[in-house]
Amino acid sequence: MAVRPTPADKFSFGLWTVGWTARDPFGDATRAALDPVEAVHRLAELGAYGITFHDDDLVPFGSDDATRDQHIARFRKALEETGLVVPMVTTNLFTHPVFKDGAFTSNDREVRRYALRKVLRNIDLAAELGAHTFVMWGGREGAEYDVAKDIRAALDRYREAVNLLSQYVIDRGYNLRFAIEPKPNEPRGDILLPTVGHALAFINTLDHPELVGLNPEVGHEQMAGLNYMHGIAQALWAGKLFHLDLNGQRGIKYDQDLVFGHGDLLNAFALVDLLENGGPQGGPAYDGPRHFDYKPSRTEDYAGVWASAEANMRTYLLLKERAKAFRADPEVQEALAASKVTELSIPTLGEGETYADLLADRSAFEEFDVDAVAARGFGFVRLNQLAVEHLLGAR
Ligand code: GLT
Ligand code: MN
Ligand code: MN
Repeated sequence: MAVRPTPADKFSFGLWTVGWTARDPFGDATRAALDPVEAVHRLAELGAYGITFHDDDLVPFGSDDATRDQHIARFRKALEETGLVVPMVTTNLFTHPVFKDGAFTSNDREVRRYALRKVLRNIDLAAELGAHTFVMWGGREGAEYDVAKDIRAALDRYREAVNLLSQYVIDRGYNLRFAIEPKPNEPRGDILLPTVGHALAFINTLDHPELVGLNPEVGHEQMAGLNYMHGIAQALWAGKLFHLDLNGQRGIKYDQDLVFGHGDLLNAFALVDLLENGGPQGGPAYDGPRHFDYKPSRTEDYAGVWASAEANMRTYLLLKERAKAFRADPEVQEALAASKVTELSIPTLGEGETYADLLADRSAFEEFDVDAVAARGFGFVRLNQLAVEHLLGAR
């Protein structure tokens, strides 16, 4: 099937994804470093529309101002040549040993102040390059030992940091919103704000909750044994899906960062169906970047890296096409109705009906035939099999 990604599909990639040299805790790099300028050109050729980065992906940590300007200028030139945009920027608050006990929540106050300065400088760069989303992944904000971190104080400091950064964005007049990326563990034994739900609860306590949303990653929710599609649905429901990290994960284990769809393919199908067809009129429920945060496996050379980048986009487009066919199938529509999936959208009480009316409705209780209703099947398995058959191209 002819599947060609185009910029209209809004696919974006982190510079740290295709640029990962494949060093892991057990082995050295298997690939040479990738020039960010080459990454821009290759991704543009493959049909991507955006590229994202950490400050240190673009400008090596510790560079002086003149060197920093040179790196940024080269990158900008590549963006202009290709038309690629920078929809999102993020800060590396995890690689340097100074962040070994976290950044915003390090027990060491000097580290916390340094971390804020590093982020403030990067926010200026994000605004300069036209990014509208600023991701905060707090991979080092956590602990290995329960007695070594005061969790309530850590959450106070996390909130203090996000409030300060929000105020900065407001005062500078930047058109930029923050997106918190949850993860349950790795590299820390336990990370703060481990899931979508924890992060949503945290956001509600901020000074400017409207400026802060989520960047949920497929593998991170699945590492916690959770259903990613459900997490995305709740983020959408809360108006907090500011960005997302697509990839693949196989079960509760280390963070695999596989190609999108190379993990739980059926959940990826439901996810794409939600994003593309779950809007009010059956259109897209999300119009932001379809951002891939994956790692080309350590076994791959650069030909394999570019093939894997393409694989993410092809899988997304194939799932989008399959989800469209699923929705258009009259038998699926009939099965959705038979399973009462559509009935769930009808409010439980009628318009203007009160609990007094419900109490007066004998058919709802006194005359309700519990046994007859309990005996009815929902037909969910048939519905799911229809999804599987569409996914397999059998329908
Ligand atoms: C790191 C992490 C990702 C985050 C990136 C943003 S950095 O690679 O594993 O999930 O999205 O900081
Ligand atoms: Mn990950
Ligand atoms: Mn991520």
